[in-house]
Amino acid sequence: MTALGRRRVAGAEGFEPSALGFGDRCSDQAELRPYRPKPRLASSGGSKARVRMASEQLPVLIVGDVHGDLERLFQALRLYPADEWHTVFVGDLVDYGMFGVGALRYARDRANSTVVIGNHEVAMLWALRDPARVGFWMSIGGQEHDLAELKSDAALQAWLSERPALVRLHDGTLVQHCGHDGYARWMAPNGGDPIASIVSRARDLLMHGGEPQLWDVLSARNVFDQQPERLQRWLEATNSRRVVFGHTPHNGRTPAIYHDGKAINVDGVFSRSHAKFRRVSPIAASVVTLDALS
Ligand SMILES: [Mn+2]
Repeated sequence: MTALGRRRVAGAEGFEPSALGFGDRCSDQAELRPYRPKPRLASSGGSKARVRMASEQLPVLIVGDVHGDLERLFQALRLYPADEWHTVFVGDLVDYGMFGVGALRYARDRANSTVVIGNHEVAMLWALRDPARVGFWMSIGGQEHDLAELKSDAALQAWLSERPALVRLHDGTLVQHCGHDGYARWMAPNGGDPIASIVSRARDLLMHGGEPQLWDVLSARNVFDQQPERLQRWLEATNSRRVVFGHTPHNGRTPAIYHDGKAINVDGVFSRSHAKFRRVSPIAASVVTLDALS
């Protein structure tokens, strides 16, 4: 038997790929090239002439807490091609549903996407670093097989640890996981960019064993719906015009809008595995364009 023959899959004897014109799809080829889809645009001279728009020039799509419901995420995003939208995830892609790591990988690999960190990502990373935390994490919906996936994927761990705690979009909208101002403790005391200092401090905690403090801040309950003065102070402190967050289910059919649109909750219990999921949890309660909120 030749070396080539030994590599053949059982049952494929006699199959001659080159004869069928499948040449470069065959793993017998010495050099493998990554698959690249052909550009869909017929006009403007093909892919080279096509100018890729920077994320910040694209209209924004906000996605609330996904919680492992990858199937529903695909359904929700079908109307929003990745190359036409800047997709901003408010965090909590993992737990409850079976495909938390799948949702993370999808959000990471989707073009023009931004993911902010949620308390469930923090709990998962904490469980990854400290086995004593696994029980707690599973008690809030953590899926063991997801932890095994994350454990075996160093690149995904690194990516997840670098996610920002919040982002401010081009139009002055702040996006963060929680509807409260607990992030303020990470603001540099002597001026500087408030957003940059919060992101930098939270990232530092995430990368260097600071999960207890991150958990304290990110697991606290939302307050902006009830406390307009506190909301106003937070918007001023972060030079933002409004804040979009998830974290606590709002129970409406569309995002909950408070205080003349200055605070918006997009946690519409998207995941069918969430304990609070019910028939009044349409996709539109969690997935919304920024324009629709203006
Ligand atoms: Mn959540």
